[in-house]
Amino acid sequence: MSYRIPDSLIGEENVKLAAAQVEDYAALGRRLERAGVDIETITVKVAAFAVAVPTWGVGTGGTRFARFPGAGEPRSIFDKLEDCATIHQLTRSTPTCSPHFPWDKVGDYRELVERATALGVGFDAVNSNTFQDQPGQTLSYKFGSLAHSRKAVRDQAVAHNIECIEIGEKLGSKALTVWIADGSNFPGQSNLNRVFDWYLESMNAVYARLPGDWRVFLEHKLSEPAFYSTVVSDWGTSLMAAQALGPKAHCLVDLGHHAPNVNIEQIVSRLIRAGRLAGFHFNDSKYGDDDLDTGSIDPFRLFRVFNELVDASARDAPGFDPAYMLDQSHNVTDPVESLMASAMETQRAFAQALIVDRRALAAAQAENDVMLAHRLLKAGFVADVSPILAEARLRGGGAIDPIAVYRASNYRKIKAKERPAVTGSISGIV
Ligand code: RM4
Ligand code: MN
Ligand code: MN
Repeated sequence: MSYRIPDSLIGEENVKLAAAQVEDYAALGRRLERAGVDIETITVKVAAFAVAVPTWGVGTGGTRFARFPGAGEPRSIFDKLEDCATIHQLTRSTPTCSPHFPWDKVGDYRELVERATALGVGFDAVNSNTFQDQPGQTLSYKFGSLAHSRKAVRDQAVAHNIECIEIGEKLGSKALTVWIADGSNFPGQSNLNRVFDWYLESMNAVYARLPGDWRVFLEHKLSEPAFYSTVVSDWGTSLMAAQALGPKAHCLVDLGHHAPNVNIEQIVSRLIRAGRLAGFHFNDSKYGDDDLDTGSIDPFRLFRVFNELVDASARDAPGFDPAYMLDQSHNVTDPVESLMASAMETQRAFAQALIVDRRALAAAQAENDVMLAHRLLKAGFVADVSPILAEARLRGGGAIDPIAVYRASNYRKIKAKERPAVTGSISGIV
C-alpha cells in the first residue's frame, strides 16, 4: 500500500495551531457581527465550496524551453489520483479531479473508479485533447482538429471526443470540456468564416452523442499555439457556438485566456445573463496564458469574479450552476503545494465576496454614491477571512495549515522512493 498522510499527523499539527485559531475565529466573528454578518453562515458556505483539481496539474509542467522534473512525480493516473486525494485530505475543498485524455487513458476504468473511490475522490469534467499527435495516430493535428480543412481529420477529432464521453460515463463524469488549438499563424492561412462552420459541424456531431444529463463546456482562448487567429477566440464566439449547438452547451472561462486588461468579471456577468456560464479554469497570469497559481498575481481580479458569482446566486439567476476547476502549470513549485494554495485562494475570494453588504451596495449604486459603493465592495476584498477558511477545513477533518502538514509529512520524499522516475514526460503541458 502506498503512503498516505496519517490523519493522526493532521491532528497533531492542528493541536499546535488550535488556540490561535479559536481566538482568531472569535475575533473575526465579532468584527463581522458589527457589520451585520453572521460568521457561521459564511463558514458553512465556504465548507460546501468545491473546486476540481486537474490531473495534469499534479505533474511538473514546463515552458517552451525546458521542463525540470521533480523527484516523486506521479507516473500514471493512479499516482495522480493519490496526489489529488492528498490535496483533498488536507484542504477538504477538492473532492473531484478532472481527467485529460488520452493522457489518463487506462485499460480498465472499473479499476480506476475503484481506486478513486478508495482514495475518496471522484471525477469531474473529462477533457479531450486534439492539440497534440499521439503515438500511432493516423492523421496529424498539425493544421487543426475539429476545424481542420480535411473532413477525415475532423472526423478523427470528433471520434476522440465521443470516446472521451464514453470514458467519462464510466467514471461518473457529467461534462466534457473541449478546448481546441485550431487557428492560424499567418493571415491568409485559413478562411476565418469557413473554419467556424467546420468547428460547428464537428461540435454538432459531438453534441449529438452527449448523454441526457451531460453538458459540454466550450473553452475559448485568444491565442496560442495559433498566434494570428484562433477559431474559438473569445466569449462571443463561444456563446455563438453554444447557442447554435443547444441547451447542453455552455461557455467555460479560463482566466488566462483573454487579452491583458480585459474585464473578465463582466464577461462572467454576461454569460450568466445568457444562462450559458459553464464554469471556470482558475489560474493567474501577468502576460498571457501563464497558468500561474490562482490568486498569486491579481487576487483582486479573482475576488471581482466571485463577486459576480455571489451576486448571481443571491438573485437566483436562471440556470446558474458553474463548475469550478483549477488549470495551472507548476514549473518551479511542488504541484501539490501549489494546488492546495490555489484551492484555498478560490475559497478566500468566495468568502470575501460573501461578506460584501449587498443591500448597502445596491443602495449606494442607486444613489450614485460612487465612493461608498466602491468602498463597500472593497471591504470584502480587504477582509482577512483566513480564520473562516481554516475553520471550514478543521470541521471537515482537514488541516488548519495544509502546506505545513504536507511538509511535516515528508510526502514528496516518501513518494520519490515509491515512484522511481520513468523516462519521458507524463505531465502533459511541456
Ligand atoms: C490549454 C487550455 C486547456 C488545457 C490545456 C492543457 O491552454 O487551458 O484547458 O487542457 O491548456
Ligand atoms: Mn484551461
Ligand atoms: Mn490554458
